[in-house]
Amino acid sequence: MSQTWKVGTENDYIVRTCAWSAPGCHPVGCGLKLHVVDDKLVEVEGDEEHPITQGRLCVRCLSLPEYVYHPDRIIYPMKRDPKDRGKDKWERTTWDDALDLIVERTEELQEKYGRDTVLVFSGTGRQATLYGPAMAFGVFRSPYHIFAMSGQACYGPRCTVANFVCGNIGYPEIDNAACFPDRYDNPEYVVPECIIVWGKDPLPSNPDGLFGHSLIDLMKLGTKIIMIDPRITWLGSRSELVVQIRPGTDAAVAMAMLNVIIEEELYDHEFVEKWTYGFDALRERVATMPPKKAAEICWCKEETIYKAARIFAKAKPASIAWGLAFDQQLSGGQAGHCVMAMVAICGNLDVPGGVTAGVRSNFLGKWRVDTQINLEPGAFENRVGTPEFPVFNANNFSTQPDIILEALENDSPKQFRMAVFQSSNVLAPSCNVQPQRWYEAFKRFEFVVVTDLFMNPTASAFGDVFLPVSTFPEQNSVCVPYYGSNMPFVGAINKAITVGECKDDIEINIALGRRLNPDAWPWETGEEFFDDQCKEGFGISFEELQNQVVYYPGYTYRKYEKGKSRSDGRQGFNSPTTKIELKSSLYETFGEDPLPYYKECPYSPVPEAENGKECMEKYPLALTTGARKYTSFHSEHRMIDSLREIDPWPVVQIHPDDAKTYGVTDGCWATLENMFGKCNMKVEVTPTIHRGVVMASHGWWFPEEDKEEPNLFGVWKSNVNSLLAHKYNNPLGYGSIHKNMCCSIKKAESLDPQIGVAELKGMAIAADAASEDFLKKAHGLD
Ligand SMILES: Nc1nc2c(c(=O)[nH]1)N[C@H]1C(S)=C(S)[C@@H](COP(=O)(O)OP(=O)(O)OC[C@H]3O[C@@H](n4cnc5c(=O)[nH]c(N)nc54)[C@H](O)[C@@H]3O)O[C@H]1N2
Ligand SMILES: Nc1nc2c(c(=O)[nH]1)N[C@H]1C(S)=C(S)[C@@H](COP(=O)(O)OP(=O)(O)OC[C@H]3O[C@@H](n4cnc5c(=O)[nH]c(N)nc54)[C@H](O)[C@@H]3O)O[C@H]1N2
Ligand SMILES: [Mo]
Repeated sequence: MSQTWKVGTENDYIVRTCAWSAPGCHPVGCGLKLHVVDDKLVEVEGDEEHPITQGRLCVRCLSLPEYVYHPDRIIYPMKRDPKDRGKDKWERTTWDDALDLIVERTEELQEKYGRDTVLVFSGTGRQATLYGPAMAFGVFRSPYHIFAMSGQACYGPRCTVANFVCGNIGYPEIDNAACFPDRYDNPEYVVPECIIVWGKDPLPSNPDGLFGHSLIDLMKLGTKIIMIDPRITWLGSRSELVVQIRPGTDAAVAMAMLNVIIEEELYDHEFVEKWTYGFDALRERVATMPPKKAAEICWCKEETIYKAARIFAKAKPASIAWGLAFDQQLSGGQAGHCVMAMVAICGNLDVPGGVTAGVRSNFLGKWRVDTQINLEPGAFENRVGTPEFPVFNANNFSTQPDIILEALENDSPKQFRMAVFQSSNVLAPSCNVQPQRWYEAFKRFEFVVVTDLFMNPTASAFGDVFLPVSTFPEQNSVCVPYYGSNMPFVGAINKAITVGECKDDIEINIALGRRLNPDAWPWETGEEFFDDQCKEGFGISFEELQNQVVYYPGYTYRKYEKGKSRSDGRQGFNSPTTKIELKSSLYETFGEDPLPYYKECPYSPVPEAENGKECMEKYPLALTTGARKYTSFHSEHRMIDSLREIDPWPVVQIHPDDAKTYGVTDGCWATLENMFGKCNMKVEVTPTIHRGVVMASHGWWFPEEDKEEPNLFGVWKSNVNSLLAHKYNNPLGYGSIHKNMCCSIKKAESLDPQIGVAELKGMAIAADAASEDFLKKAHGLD
């Protein structure tokens, strides 16, 4: 087969490829043309032939050469004597030596403590999201893969809600015609009249597989946007309507919107009759949340709720893009339940221009499950956290992280002695909350492997071996939107260059797997692995995928009418009742209310909250965190000068009226504080944020600062996750309060909040006691 993705001469060519990681991004598969001269990436352009992105790219891809060739990038394996942890005493080594060392130490520790001495930590969305569990199960034969974010509060909670309410349908997303090569021109496609963009800002975030700019395409074709957000973003300022709410109150606004839609008979009666279960119970429940009550809770106008509900329900088709805010607030699961109900009862599920429901295939899926064969019988089922959160552990490759943290802290069980960080900079204010607790807990590890691209706070504090990871221009690989749970298309990642001795995640898995557990790793190269997977998943070779650059598995609308939603081939949905479960027939079994409700977070600065009095007196601002910026992916890109020039510092956004009240001005330093911690950021005064609310950046550390202990690149200075708390999970084990907290703000002199890890740890212990109490009360756990 001739190669069509690479054109030019031997020393000067252009490679057509799709983006993924590294550097970090979600699997959106943006199309790129990489111009290479003498094996050097000289220019990155958008690929105008790519059907989804059509030549458009964000700044992170445009600045790739700066990232790829950054002088601080680590491009050879490194090792350090464990006694020198926290010091800059790394020495370069060879792959053979590094792998031998890992094998030797693994065998020694597993001999002493058992196979499950090894914990593999992965972060979000990068290729390691797919290969991390296989690293744990298939390479080290340990059942412990961890995504160290409280309540796995990203994507997983939304998938779980969708699975319970709609019956295992994969990740529901707006239909932006991504499944058709001719996109919006396809005769089957209908442009949505309205899209609610809810707790999501897809232009900067492009989350999970959604090319956010397709909202602009749709707006040009006539789609009206409604945003539900505490801030008026760029997209919000161009929307039909913004429902500006207090963070964490989405379930109240969602129940009230359902109330309007049902009371005013704006729903699709035929769909409700034929395909839903529990409609009357839902009607009764949402009647308890009239728009007037919701408006008081949410700090918005009653009329705005009516207006949003009516525009959405009358539009045909209409869609909802639900975002991270649903995963990171106390009643987020309930808000999500309402969203699925709104989509369904208005007849917008799995219809053209509505909300798509999963296209899946055997690509990677079967193999990922099969890697569990390498575990001892019962090891997976008996993981730490299963008694507390059986639903979570049964439904995830990863183990419930809040319970893992406690196991590490309490030294119970005792065996966890080795860690592998494969795409997770846990100490930076990314993956976890209360990073100082994780920091203390990680001291127990006798051996730590890091696979990453730059030295970061986590690696500097704990790494013993550092394996250098390649960027996607250095790889032959595959990009799967939504990690395979809703694949409108699949993208080829085609190799353009080689840098140092870097390997991608699957190559590292193979290299280690072939030494530690060869039976599970018959492939010698990534290409061989992907060839098998492409054949199994799509019936084409990897080479064919590479040539096509973008491959379409095909999409069928209204699968529930055609017997294509259920595994048994019957009509309906994959739920116990075969219907959309507006009242969940399973939730009650797991200690969850079968119907949506709104519960106030104990740390809201409102009188109804459990600690409302203290919050209103001392920490009167509602705190949300982490709204995405174009210039970084979580803790990444802080060392990229051209990006840092655009966003040089962590910022806290505040309304001008509040700025005046609390004596802060635009551009000054300020300290954010609450009962759990404090941090410093620069103030951005903006009328686009709701009064009484502040939004603080996440993921900040300072590559320009001293990397050694105790400074660790200044990781404790601007760490907003110190102000958040663990264990605000729902009874299923999901969810957190990253976007549902309180704080105070006061002017500061500099970036440095004059706080050390010991003081932060003290505050975190107080937070732990409080959340322990919450968990017991909320779920009857003891
Ligand atoms: N306060 C607050 N905190 C948040 C959030 C928030 O909204 N507010 N958002 C949360 C969310 S949704 C998430 S998902 C987490 C994310 O948290 P993480 O995914 O843990 O993100 P990072 O801390 O950036 O760590 C990722 C590391 O992986 C490396 N890396 C990048 N690409 C690759 C790759 O392809 N392979 C390997 N092996 N390594 C790679 C990077 O260099 C980086 O050091 O953060 C959470 N933290
Ligand atoms: N550039 C860039 N892109 C990214 C990432 C990144 O770090 N950088 N991270 C990736 C990851 S892991 C994820 S999970 C996605 C997340 O991407 P999104 O789902 O878009 O989430 P966010 O950017 O956290 O927040 C989106 C919006 O929610 C609003 N918001 C905050 N609190 C609330 C609330 O309580 N209710 C409502 N309704 N809205 C609220 C914020 O103001 C913001 O405008 O982005 C991914 N894409
Ligand atoms: Mo995420």
